Amino acid sequence: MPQLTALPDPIARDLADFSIEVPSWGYGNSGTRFKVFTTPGTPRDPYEKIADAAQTHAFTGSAPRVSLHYPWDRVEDFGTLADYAREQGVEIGMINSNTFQDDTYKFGSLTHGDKAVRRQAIDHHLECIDVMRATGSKELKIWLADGTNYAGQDSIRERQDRLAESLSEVYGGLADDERLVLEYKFFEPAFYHTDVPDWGTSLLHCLALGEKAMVVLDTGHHAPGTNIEFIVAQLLRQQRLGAFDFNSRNYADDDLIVGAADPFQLVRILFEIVQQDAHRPESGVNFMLDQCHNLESKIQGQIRSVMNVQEALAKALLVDREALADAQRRNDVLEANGILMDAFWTDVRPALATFREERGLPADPFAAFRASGYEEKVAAERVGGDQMGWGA
Ligand code: LRH
Ligand code: MN
Ligand code: MN
Repeated sequence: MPQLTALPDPIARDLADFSIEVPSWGYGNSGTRFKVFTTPGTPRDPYEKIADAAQTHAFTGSAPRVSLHYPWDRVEDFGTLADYAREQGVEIGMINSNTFQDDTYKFGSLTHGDKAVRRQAIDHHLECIDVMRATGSKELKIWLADGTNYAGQDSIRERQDRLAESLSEVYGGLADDERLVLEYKFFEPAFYHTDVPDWGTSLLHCLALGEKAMVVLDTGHHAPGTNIEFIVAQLLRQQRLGAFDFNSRNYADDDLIVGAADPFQLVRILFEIVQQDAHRPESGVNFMLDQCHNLESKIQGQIRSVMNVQEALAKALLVDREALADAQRRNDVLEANGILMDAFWTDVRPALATFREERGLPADPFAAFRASGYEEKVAAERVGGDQMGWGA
């Protein structure tokens, strides 16, 4: 495999400007419905999750924001939490609403047939906007578990109407410099229909709401075989791609480390991104990780994920786009494909090591963190860490 030892200047600049947001819940224990394995030193509260997330940033230099999930992350004073985050060198990112844990939402939240339940769900989202203001966050992220398990269980059409009405009330609560992003998922926990199953449904609701509403693409939320990079290109074309939830999957919503199951898919996605300049901060696309580390060390998993995204981005930026455009004009199918594959097969790790060293970061953030002693220290200090928030 050809090796690249130094990044060309424009690529280094792009990588230096590129950042990834990490999820608070990625630092807590998680598992499957069969078993949640605990890890020594697991954070016991949102403060400890932020302290761990700050390690990811300290070692990679590229993960300066932490998403919160509310009310999994509930504290008395969110302003104090935001101050603590800043002291640790990070900021609070998106605020994720959560209407999937409360018994009230058994049959839906923003889509529920009962007006009182919808009211409670809308109020929860308005409360999330308060949390945004207390933490300095500008983005509300909505993923709904709403849907049905059996044909005929409820009216699909009426649920869409109720959803549109509820969302417009939430949207009305946003200030001019705030926005909401709406995530879709084709199944789970609902197994017959989901109320926001795909990018088209999310986009239609966003278009009806207004310019401050954007689509979130979670890479694990599509049927097997879906061409995700096509969706990326299409949403960017409409200027409605607000955020990514990066992870990888072999089967369903596996939430494995991004770039682990299919590194080539990640490069293909990022190639669509760079072709529309959406990797630049000005694009407003928030690149986030949404992962669960069930077996592996959580901080190590997050650091590895940031490195995987950086490697894939460097490869996407390496594609010789002039030569590609020329081959495309000539309809030289295999030359065009070969140009993309050349970039994919380039080993950019030595160049990224140099890039990091030039910026005062460890050449290998993963190895440096493992050697730092942080995990041993917190394992001794913290007793009784909880799972993602389900125990809260
Ligand atoms: C749903 C989802 C959504 C939630 C997160 C915990 O599957 O991807 O983003 O907030 O998992
Ligand atoms: Mn997600
Ligand atoms: Mn998911």
